[in-house]
Amino acid sequence: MINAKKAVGERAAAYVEEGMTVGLGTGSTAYWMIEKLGEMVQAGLNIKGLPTSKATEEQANRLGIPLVTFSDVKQLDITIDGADEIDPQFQLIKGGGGALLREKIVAKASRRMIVVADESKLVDVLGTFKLPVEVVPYGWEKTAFDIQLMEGTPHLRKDGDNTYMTDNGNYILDVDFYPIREPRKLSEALNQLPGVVENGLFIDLAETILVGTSDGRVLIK
Ligand code: ABF
Repeated sequence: MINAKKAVGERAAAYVEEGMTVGLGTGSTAYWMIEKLGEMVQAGLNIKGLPTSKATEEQANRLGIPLVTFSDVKQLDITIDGADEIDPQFQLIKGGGGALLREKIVAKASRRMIVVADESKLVDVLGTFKLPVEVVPYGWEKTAFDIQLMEGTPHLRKDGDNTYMTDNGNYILDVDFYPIREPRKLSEALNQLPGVVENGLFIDLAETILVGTSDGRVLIK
């Protein structure tokens, strides 16, 4: 059985060069890129990683990838990360893994962003995947109400019987906005709401998309 996520994640690691500072993405595809980077570091590659989640930090530490924080660097050479949906203009929905805030901070701090995905993530119009919106716990019900007034249908993300909590101590509303025909406009409108910390629309951030196909190929877009 072809593991498209593994093939595309490993292919993306080839974009990482000696001396780079690399944003390390989150999710089941980025996982394979990080595993490959770990092998390359063990073989002598000199890089520094900046993780986008506690889960990725743990994986990088296990692999012996040297890590930095934003107290050490203010710009990265490259970020490699997954996505939940990718439209023809390379606009993304991210955040299914709950890491969208740190992922967007890291992506915006990077000279280039490479997205790794299997072909199921390619869509014509964003929004079939509910848009993750990170909100502060205080007044989240009012924030959800404001999102309803924007024609969204918000669902508070759960973690079993508990409310899901991000690495930053916030909640996530997964919002049905389908079809998202103007993602930039929606992203800007959402971030105007006081209780919204960040949303999962990644606008004009993805420079290159690597797509893993079910027959084992990696398409570069
Ligand atoms: C992460 O990767 C998240 O933003 C996104 O939800 C997740 C999905 O990708 P995968 O299918 O690779 O787990 O960046």
